[in-house]
Amino acid sequence: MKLGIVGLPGSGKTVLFRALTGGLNPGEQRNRQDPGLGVVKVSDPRMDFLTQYHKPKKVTPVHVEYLDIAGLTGEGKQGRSIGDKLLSIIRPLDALVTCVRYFDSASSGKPSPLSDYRTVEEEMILSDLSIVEKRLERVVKDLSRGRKELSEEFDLLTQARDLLNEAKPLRLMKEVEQNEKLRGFAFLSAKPQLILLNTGENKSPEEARQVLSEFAEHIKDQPNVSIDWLYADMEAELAGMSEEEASEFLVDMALEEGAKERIIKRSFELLNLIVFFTAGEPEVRAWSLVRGRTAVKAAGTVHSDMERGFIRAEVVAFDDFKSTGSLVAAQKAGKVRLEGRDYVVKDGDIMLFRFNV
Ligand SMILES: Nc1nc2c(ncn2[C@@H]2O[C@H](COP(=O)(O)OP(=O)(O)O)[C@@H](O)[C@H]2O)c(=O)[nH]1
Ligand SMILES: [Mg+2]
Repeated sequence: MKLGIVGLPGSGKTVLFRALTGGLNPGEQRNRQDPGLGVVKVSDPRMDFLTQYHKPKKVTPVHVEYLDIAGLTGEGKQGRSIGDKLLSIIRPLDALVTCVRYFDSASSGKPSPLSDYRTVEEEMILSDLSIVEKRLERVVKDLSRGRKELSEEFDLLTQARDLLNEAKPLRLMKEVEQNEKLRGFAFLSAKPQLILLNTGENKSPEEARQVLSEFAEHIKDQPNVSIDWLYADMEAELAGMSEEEASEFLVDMALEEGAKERIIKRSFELLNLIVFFTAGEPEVRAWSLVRGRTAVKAAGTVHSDMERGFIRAEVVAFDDFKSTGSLVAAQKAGKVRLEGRDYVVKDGDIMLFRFNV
């Protein structure tokens, strides 16, 4: 899962990035223009249990990659669209984390979160609009030369353009996700998005929640958007501590857990992802999969050969495995099932794929 942190300059993206990842990966060369990359292992108590049980040579949790992406200017209003370089970085991402300032800043003064968010949104809308218009021009030309097969795309693009011209994001148009002809554009205003309110230490949780309710009103009709808040500065400090220091710090601050785990969880929900496991003595590994996908697709995430030569999957739910205490006991209790290619994988399934290539 690849998430890009975007937002206005000075909104606290880099601080948020440190809060979520602990900072850049060691040894990474960094060109000022390039986004910082941080990889986070998703902790999961179920993995701990499986590791205890199998004592594997290797343990591989699900990874989340965060990119710290500078480059949005907030100058969408002046008609400036997002540059090609930035677009090429943002396009392939699974989702965006939009960082919004809710702390007083020396350079920008008092925060105005919703209006800042709208500025970012506007810049994305403009960027999509310029892509739609360019493509429309081409399509109109080709239509006039008799390429009738383009008429559906023409209708869709026209609809998209009208929506964008009303300053509305493309995630409001369901065809963008559903129709082959539009999906390929990877429009920014259609990307799943987690809005994070970066809250100053002198603001109370109630104040943060009040602002979030204004956001909730603004995004209420939009699918694939969720909102949350955190004290990014404090969380960044937390991320730099040893485990011991961190737990003391949490107690001092009367917090239960860092925001990192919560934000990962939210991202999973936003992207509609579940986790399944493959487990044995060589490796215990967690995999993410879009909810609703079948066993044969799960096999494909592990290895393309497994998808191609799929025969069946042996499946046991993690909870059944844990409560029976061993694979043999689970088998005896009839909890290990043989499933075919169309079986819909559930969160927590432990899977063994039989395949033949
Ligand atoms: N008080 C406070 N200051 C913050 C917070 N997050 C960022 N800042 C400050 O805001 C400035 C810009 O932060 P930075 O992460 O570099 O912003 P970026 O341009 O979006 O990457 C820095 O001086 C930070 O120390 C926060 O949560 N609370
Ligand atoms: Mg920065």
